[in-house]
Amino acid sequence: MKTDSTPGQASGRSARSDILTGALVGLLLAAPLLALFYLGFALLDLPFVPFDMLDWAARTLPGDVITVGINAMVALIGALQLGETSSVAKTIEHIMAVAGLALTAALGSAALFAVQRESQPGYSPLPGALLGLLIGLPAALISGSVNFISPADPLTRAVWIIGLFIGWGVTVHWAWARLAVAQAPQQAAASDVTVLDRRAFLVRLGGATAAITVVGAGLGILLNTRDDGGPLDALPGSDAALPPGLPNADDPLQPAPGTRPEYTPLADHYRIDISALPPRIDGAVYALPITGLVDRPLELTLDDIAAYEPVDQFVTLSCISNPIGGDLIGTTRWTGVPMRRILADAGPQEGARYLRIYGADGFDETVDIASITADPRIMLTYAWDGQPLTQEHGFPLRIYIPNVYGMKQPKWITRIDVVADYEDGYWVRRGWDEVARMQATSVIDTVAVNAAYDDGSGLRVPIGGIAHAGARGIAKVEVRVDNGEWAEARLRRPLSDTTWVIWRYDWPFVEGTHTFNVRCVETSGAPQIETSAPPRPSGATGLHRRSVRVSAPET
Ligand SMILES: Nc1nc2c(c(=O)[nH]1)N[C@H]1C(S)=C(S)[C@@H](COP(=O)(O)O)O[C@H]1N2
Ligand SMILES: [Mo]
Repeated sequence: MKTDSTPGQASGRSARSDILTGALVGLLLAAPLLALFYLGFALLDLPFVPFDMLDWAARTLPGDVITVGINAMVALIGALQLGETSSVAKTIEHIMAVAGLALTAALGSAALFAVQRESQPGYSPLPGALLGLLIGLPAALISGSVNFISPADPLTRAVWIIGLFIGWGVTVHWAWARLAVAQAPQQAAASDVTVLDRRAFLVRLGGATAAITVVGAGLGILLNTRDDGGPLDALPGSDAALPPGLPNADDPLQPAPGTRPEYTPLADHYRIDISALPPRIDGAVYALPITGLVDRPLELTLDDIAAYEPVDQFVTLSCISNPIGGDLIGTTRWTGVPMRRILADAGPQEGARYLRIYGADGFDETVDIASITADPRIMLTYAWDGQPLTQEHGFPLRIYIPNVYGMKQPKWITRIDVVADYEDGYWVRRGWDEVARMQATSVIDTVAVNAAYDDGSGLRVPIGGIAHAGARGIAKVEVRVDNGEWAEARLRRPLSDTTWVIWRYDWPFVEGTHTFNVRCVETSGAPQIETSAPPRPSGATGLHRRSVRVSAPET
C-alpha cells in the first residue's frame, strides 16, 4: 500500500520522490550521452563537451578561486601520495568534468520531472526538446568559445552538441511519460503492480543505457582514429638520442641514493595546461606568423625554423604553483633557435617593444624585445630531449625564457605579434606575478639511511636533493639537523647555468627522530628567502624540512 498519496494530483507520489526519480533518470541517460560524445570525439574529432565545460570554468572563474582549487588538489595528491602531481591532477580534472556533466543532467531532468508534475501523463517531444536546448545551446556556445582542438567546423559542432542534448532531453521526457502512465490514478488500485512496473521500467532503462554506453564508449576506444601528437621528422634533433655523456658526467660527486634524477626522463616531466586536452597541431601545414611592427612579416614553416642553426640548452623548468619540495619541476635538454635571430629577420620597427605570443589553446604572454636582444638563451624551442616536442609539451613550438616560471613561457605557439605596448599575459590577468622570477629554493629528496657507510670516524648517512635559483646559480647549500649548526653540503656541477644543482651532505649518524632542514645561497650571495609563502602570487618560498626517524641500518 502506498502511504504518500496526495489526492487531487495527477501523480500520487510525493514531489520529493518524483524529483529524485527525475534525477535518477537524468543520471542514467547521461551515461549514453557521455558515451556518444566520446564516440564523436574519438571517431570524428568532435568536441568532448564535458572537457570544454571544465576549460571554460577554469578560464572564467576568478584566479583566486582557481588557485584555492589547484592548491587543494596539489596538497591532496601530495598527502595521499597519489603519484606524479600533474598527471594525477589531469585525471582528477577529467573525472570532475564528467561528473559535472552527469550532475547537470541529473538536475535538468529533476527539474523537468518537477515541472511536469502538474501536467497529464502523455508524451510529446516538445518539453524534452526544450530541456535539451536549454542545456545544449549554452554548451555549444561554451564549447565554441574554448575548444581550439576540434578541427570540425563550427556549425557541425553546434548541431552535434545541441542535437545530442535534445535527444537526451526527449528521452528524459519519454521516460517521465512512461513512468507517469505507470502511475496514473486508474492503475492506482493495483499499486503493488504499479510500483513494480516503475521499478521494472527503471531497471530496463538502466540496462539499455548501460548497453548503449558500453557499446558507444567501446567503439570509441576501439576505433579511435585520433593521432595523438605524431612527431615530426622535418626538424633536426629527431634522431639525436640522449647525450651519451651529460656535460657533468666527470663530476666526482655522486648524488645521494634516492635523489631525483638530475636529467628528468621525458615521460616523468610535469605538465601544466589550461585545457583538459592539449591542442593538436598538424606540423605539415603549420606556419608561424610573425607580424605587427616589423619590416618583413614572416610566415615560418617548420622547415624554415629547422634551417636556422640549432642551439641546445639544459634547462630546469618549474611551475609557479610548485610547492616547496613538489614535483612540478623538471630538467631536460631544449633545442631551438635564439629568438633574436628570428626577430632580426623580421626586422622590428622603431617603437616595437614587446612580443605578444599566442598559444593554440588561448594562452598568451608578453616578452620584452630588450631582453630578447640581450639574451641569446631566449629561444623558440622545437625539441626536448633530442625529440620534437610531444603534443603535451607544446608541439610544434614553445618559447624558452631563462629565470622565470613556466607561466611566462607559452607552448603550442601559433602567432607572434610585435607591438609597442605591454599587456598582461594569461596568468598575470588572473592575479599571478607579472615578472614571475623563479625563487631560490632547495629541497631534501632523500635521507638515505640504507646507504649509510663507515668512513672510519663512524657511520655517515648520505642526504641529498636539489637547489635551484632560475638562471642565477647556486653558490652554497647548507643542511641543519635539529637545532644544530648549518653545515655546508657538497655541490655537483650542474648541467648548465639554468638547471638545478644536485647537493649532498653526508651526515654523522645519530639514532633517533631528527628534523633536517636545507637552505641555499645564490651565486650573487643572496640567501634564499626563509619565510614561508604560498605559490600564489609569486612562487613558494620557505625552508624545506623533513622529519625522519632513523635507526641503525641493518648490516
Ligand atoms: N599555450 C600554453 N602554454 C603554456 C601553458 C598553457 O596552459 N598553455 N602553461 C604554462 C605553465 S603554467 C607551465 S608551468 C608550463 C609547463 O610546461 P610543460 O607542461 O611542458 O611542463 O607551460 C606554460 N605554457
Ligand atoms: Mo605553471
